[in-house]
Amino acid sequence: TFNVDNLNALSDLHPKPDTTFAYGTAGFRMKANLLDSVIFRAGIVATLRSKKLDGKVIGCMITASHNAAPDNGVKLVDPMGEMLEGSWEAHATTMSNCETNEQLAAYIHTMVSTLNIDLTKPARVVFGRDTRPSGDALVAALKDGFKVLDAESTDMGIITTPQLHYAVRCLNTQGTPEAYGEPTVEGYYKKLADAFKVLVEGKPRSSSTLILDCANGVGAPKFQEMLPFLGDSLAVKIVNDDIVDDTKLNLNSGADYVKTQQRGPLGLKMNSQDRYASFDGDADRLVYYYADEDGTFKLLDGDKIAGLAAMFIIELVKAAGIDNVSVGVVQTAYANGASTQYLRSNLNVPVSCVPTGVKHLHHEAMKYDVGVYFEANGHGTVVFSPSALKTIYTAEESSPAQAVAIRLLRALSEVINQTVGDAFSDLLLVEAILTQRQWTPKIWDQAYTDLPNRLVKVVVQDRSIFKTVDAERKLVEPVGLQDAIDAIVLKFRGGRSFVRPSGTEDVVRVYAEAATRSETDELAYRIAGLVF
Ligand code: NG1
Ligand code: ZN
Repeated sequence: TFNVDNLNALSDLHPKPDTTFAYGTAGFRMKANLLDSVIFRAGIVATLRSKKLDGKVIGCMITASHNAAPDNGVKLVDPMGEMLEGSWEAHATTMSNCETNEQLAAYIHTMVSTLNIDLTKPARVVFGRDTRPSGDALVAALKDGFKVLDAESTDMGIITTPQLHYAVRCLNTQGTPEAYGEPTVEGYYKKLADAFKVLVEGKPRSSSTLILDCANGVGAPKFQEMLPFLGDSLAVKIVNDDIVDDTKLNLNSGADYVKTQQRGPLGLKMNSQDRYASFDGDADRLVYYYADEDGTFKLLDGDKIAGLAAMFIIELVKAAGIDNVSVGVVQTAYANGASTQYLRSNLNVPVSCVPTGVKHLHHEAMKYDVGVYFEANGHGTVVFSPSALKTIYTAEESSPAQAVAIRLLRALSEVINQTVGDAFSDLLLVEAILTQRQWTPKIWDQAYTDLPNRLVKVVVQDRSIFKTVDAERKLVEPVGLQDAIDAIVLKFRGGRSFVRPSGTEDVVRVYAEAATRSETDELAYRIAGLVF
């Protein structure tokens, strides 16, 4: 089934530019005009992965998330909707860097023999893309990649990243006891909306308006498409929904802008009556925010969402009388220190810290019966173990209060996209909790007060010399730098700071926290000075 002439003919249509590629924490991501050969070859990797896994469906998502419009990228999705396994990221990297058709053919042969891939097995792939103008041409390259080893492919068109992850899991679990849902966007809307209606049933709706900034990305048409399924259970006003003028994507709006600038989208007039939320360009990140009475901007980021979700789930587990179900929260070093303190001391919930990248968070969260994980930037979800689901679905109530808690837990496990962080699903989760509690964002915000924090980028000659340990909280190389950092941090009240190389940009990131805004800025400035 592997015809080298066929490979050569197709590969000639997608020549490799003079660039070195790497499949990083966010897949391949760069300027779209460099991606043609990479995406063609990602199609081959997806095909091989499917054949290796006995024809299980593999997903390919063409997106560059919160990056600017001229960028694009591709991520592969494993059968249960999770990120591609680590060892295959390395294969994708190697394949993307083959210089000639001969090298490419040789590497395919190497993979087939070293990984024992049976080429006579079927390959099935499903793919989608965001609204970027480069998407169409890149889809064509991907399809050529599928032709190399005859993968059977399904095009889901323009969809959000989490919708693709959802579809992959549905397709691979259809007809099994783990069936996840209908493998269509309608199936996705119906599953989330039905669960949400159960979660808010009988509770008065908030009189304030939810204003939803879609970063002029795919979240806009897709959330609009979900609204009829939600009926009158949720009132939303969508803003930043221009996907026609492609220069507007993620521009001065969206979750990344709001989180990093610590302000609302440009041009959005905020009032203290309403609540606000922002998606990123592929709708897998979510942040909330509001304006205080005096007009101060208040951010409710991924840490705040994790705290809200953990609080609600812990109380439901207790109320349902299934205390044997363990709940844990997973964060990265970027989590605000006040959030970690709140989780540990107020909620008494175990908190683990892992390196940056949702793959690490997801993996760690699966160690708990119910694992809540969020990056501070708003990317996260909740995962339920099979045994937790079994307990939740077989629990028997001995009081009306217990019955309510069990019903809510079941609906929560349905409204949450357990495959990956999903802005739609996370928004419904937050709205459900606020409605259940009849809370305003301000009440939610009162759980704890964020420590002032600062994140700065430092451009260095060679970021690969920075080596970290302890979930990226300590540097072991360059030797001596950590001691110098520690000596400075000691001088600041409530000071915390760490330095790590970015996995997605050619910079080193410095994070600092301290008791006051000015001390935080000074700490960040002094640490950055050490790195530079
Ligand atoms: P890097 O560039 O490795 O810091 C960034 C984000 C991560 C994650 C990835 C993938 C920060 C500080 N880092 O990683 O949280 O989202 O991009 O998109 O926000
Ligand atoms: Zn994203």
